[in-house]
Amino acid sequence: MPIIYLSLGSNLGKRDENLAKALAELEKVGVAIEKESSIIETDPIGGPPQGKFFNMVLRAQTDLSPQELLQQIHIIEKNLGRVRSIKDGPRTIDIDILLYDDLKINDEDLVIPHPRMKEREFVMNPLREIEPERFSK
Ligand code: PH2
Ligand code: MG
Ligand code: MG
Repeated sequence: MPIIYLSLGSNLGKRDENLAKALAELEKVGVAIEKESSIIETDPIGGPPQGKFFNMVLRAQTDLSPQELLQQIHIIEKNLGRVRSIKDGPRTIDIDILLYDDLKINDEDLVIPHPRMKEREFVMNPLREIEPERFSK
């Protein structure tokens, strides 16, 4: 099965509950989580002034295709109360696909590897925690 890495963030509502619910919903749609990072609190990068985030990453296996995975993620984000208004504004949950096996995808709505992952400490630090060999500096 393909191995994927996802990044999760929340800075609205009960942030720890939002992350926990997202993990449970991902499992339900066929994302078999293998490793979870710790949850870290991070200052918001970009966007309007907003509260601090809880961020984490996970490694999982899935038989969903990249586009199927993206669709399921959008459904989960919507069910968890995500409203898309301001770009990079506060959100109950954001789930981003970082890597999908060794695939490179450049669709209009989906770019993998995630184009900004390497410049984001809130992504790279948790990745290093769960996969020090692969993602160390
Ligand atoms: N997500 C963003 C923009 N800025 N900053 C932090 N700390 N954590 C995030 O998850 C985050 C962000 C866009 O998705
Ligand atoms: Mg994001
Ligand atoms: Mg996103």
